[in-house]
Amino acid sequence: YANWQLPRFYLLLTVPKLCFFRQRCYEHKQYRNGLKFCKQILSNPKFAEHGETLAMKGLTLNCLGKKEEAYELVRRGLRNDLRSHVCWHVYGLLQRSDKKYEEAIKCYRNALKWDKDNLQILRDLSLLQIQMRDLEGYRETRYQLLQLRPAQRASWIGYAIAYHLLEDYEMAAKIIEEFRKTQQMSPDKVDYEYSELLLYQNQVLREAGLYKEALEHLSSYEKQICDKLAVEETRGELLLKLERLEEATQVYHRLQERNPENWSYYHGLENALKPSSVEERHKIYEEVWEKFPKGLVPRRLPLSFLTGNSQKASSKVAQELVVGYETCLRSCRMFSPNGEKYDGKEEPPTTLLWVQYFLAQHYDMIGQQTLALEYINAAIESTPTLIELFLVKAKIYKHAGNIKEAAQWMDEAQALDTADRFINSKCAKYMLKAGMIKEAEEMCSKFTREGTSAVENLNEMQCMWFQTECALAYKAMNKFGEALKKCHEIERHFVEITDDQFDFHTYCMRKMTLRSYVDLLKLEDVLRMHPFYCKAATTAIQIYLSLHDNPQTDDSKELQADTSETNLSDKELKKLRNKQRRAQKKAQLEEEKKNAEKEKQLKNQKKKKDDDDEEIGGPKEELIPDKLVKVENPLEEAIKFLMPLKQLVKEKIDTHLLAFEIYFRKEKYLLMLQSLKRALAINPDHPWLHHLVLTSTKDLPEVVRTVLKQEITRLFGDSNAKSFNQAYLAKHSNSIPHRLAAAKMMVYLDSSTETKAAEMVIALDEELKNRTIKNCTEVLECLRSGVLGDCKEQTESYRAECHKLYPYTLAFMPPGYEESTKIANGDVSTETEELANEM
Ligand SMILES: *[C@@H]1O[C@H](CO)[C@@H](O)[C@H](O)[C@H]1NC(C)=O
Ligand SMILES: *[C@@H]1O[C@H](CO)[C@@H](O)[C@H](O)[C@H]1NC(C)=O
Ligand SMILES: *[C@@H]1O[C@H](CO)[C@@H](O)[C@H](O)[C@H]1NC(C)=O
Ligand SMILES: CC(=O)N[C@H]1CO[C@H](CO)[C@@H](O)[C@@H]1O
Repeated sequence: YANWQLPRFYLLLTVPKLCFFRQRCYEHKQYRNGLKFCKQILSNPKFAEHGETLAMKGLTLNCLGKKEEAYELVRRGLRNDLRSHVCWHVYGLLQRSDKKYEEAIKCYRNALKWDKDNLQILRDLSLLQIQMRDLEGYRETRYQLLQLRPAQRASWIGYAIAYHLLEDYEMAAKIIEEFRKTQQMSPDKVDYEYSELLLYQNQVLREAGLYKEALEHLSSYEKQICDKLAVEETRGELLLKLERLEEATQVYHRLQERNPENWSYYHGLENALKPSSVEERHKIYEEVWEKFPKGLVPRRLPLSFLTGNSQKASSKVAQELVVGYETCLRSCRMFSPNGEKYDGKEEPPTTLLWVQYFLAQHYDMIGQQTLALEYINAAIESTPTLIELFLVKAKIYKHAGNIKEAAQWMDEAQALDTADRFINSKCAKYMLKAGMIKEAEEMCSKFTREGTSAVENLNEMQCMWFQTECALAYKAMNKFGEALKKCHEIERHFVEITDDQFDFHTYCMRKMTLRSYVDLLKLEDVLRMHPFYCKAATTAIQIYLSLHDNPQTDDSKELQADTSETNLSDKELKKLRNKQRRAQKKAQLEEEKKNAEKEKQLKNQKKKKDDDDEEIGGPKEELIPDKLVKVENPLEEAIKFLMPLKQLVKEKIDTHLLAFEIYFRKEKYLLMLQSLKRALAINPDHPWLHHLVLTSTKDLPEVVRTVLKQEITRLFGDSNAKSFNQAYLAKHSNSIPHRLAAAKMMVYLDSSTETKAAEMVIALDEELKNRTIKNCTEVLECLRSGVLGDCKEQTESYRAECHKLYPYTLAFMPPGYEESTKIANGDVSTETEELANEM
């Protein structure tokens, strides 16, 4: 069910939210009462402008969902009483509920000026500081809280955590120790929270690199720690670090007895025993296997390092063995001819079935789809009701480059058990990859809540695999607005996950789940490293780049139709375009006005609904595809998506290549050079990069061009574009994507080389590296696009050659085989080509 693992991983931990909600229902009445009192006071002419009362009234109204009124009242109250900590505090609370954390922090600070020891304000401030990762500020505030309330547990813990997060581990450990000493615990009493405190302290010691102390600490308090498994695992880890290998061996043996199926214990054991040969290494596993004859892991793990007698790869050995089984099972229902070796026992028919199932997956894995299909079809023939078989068949077709057929087989699998949610999700995913969005939505609707549309419900559930695939599917169909909507929805989930952190600052500290709390904070810090974010961001950036290059307007399609019919000169065309652009801008403004009006109404309606909702902060702006696609400044939007990648996904070259594309268009040359340098540092030979380096140098200001040239000369010892390209080609003449990049460049630099370039890219020899469906598809698309000149014949013969190599791949099917051959595949590639055409 991995597909349905929702990011609401903390659902269980959000129990306090539910209590909070119940409390609010109760509080609702209190709000009304509170409001009554405020009104009474304010109706007295003497106090009509009483600042704190006005502020309180505003706060109460905010809780009842009347945000605008609330702001007005609170601001008025504050103006009337600028020296009141209450007014400042209330203003801060208001901003906080609006998620304007920076503003709220300022308000709290002002409040503290007038009442510096106010505990409530200090606590609220500390929460905001940790949320915003103002760690220095957090430490300061926690220090004040500790001074004011030294007897409280939270004071100590908070102060220690501040040091921990600032990576002053020793100080953190010291503070925890001071606090621990004040806890009167009898050594036999088991107290869960004390146990967690001890484990947290141990973690801090380990992070400080104080392994010896950590081990001693563990031994002294072992009895009082409830999580026995954590104790044992930590001990193993520490003993390894301290090179006390014999003791570590014993620990890992004990752990294996607890659970012989955990891989990490075998790695621990290997690190402790340090086997010097493959035989010795194997012996470790054999011994465990003898002890646990049913254990799978001790049998499975050695397969990855053992070789056959003849040094063959283990997968080859397995293949020969299992193919032999299959032949024998079919002929005599035994594993070997005449049953020698296996006591002549006859196997049940299902044995043959699972052997074929295994072989189908094996051949699929090594790229031999024809064989894979043979085995899976044989299996399906014997047992046409087994879902797993259809699942594998679908997978084989997907890997073979035919997603349409794959989706059909997945649908078949799904039809065999419509109550199976896993298959249902798989099927939806395949449909999306095949561009069947409507069908996918219908498929999902079998499991989503009734009463709302499937798409809405999936968004509510933060079901990001669905949204990612949707975005890609829409993008492939050039429905950029719809695709952007999905990308933004995903981005909003990440914002929400960051915001949801807020509840845990108090909750975890109260419950003493400190290890998990610190883990959570660290996770949130790198949240946008998650593949879901990376994919959404990459997709969005690519779309924004293309929107920058070809702004989408209402009548851009008409314009194309117009100009293709009438033969206009360039000048006339330009004139016409400008005129249309102006008219369109006007229309757009009017449209926006109308939309704003509508939105306001919608907002008001929604606000009423949201009154009883948990969501504070007000409704978010609705995502409207048509509006998204007519974005005013696509590059700014692209940069918003880029920033987290630049910060968190530095090691991937794609990040810097995307950055380059954006900054190049924005004419931010320093940043462009920076991206280029970073990309070069990761892989100077990347085909896309090669392309960028050469094409982008053309229209640059002299200064930048000089620097760029220097950079290239420094790296490649040459800055003449032609010889640079020659050298590049010579270096990578055995790789298809590199040949393609070099060929494009050749033509770009000298259009008379078209024929030669086309000859160069159509090579398909077996020795060539990176001969994959994806890369060959890209070559074919490039030939078709005309970048390499007019080469219809070569294109067709290349397609036919590819079809021989990859007989199932849609992209290589003969002309007329199917209308739409452009599926999911090459979406990125077409764009790079477009780019090449542009420049
Ligand atoms: C195996 O042990 C490691 C810790 O050493 C733990 O993180 C992991 O979850 C365990 N895996 C299983 C399957 O129990
Ligand atoms: C445009 O020009 C082409 C040849 O250049 C000609 O065949 C065609 O009839 C022209 N179309 C119109 C609408 O003038
Ligand atoms: C070419 O194939 C390789 C696999 O060998 C793949 O990693 C790469 O993304 C492909 N390149 C392109 C441009 O599709
Ligand atoms: C761009 C690309 O796909 N490069 C790969 C080509 O193949 C070699 C190995 O055969 C890989 O190491 C490259 O990453």
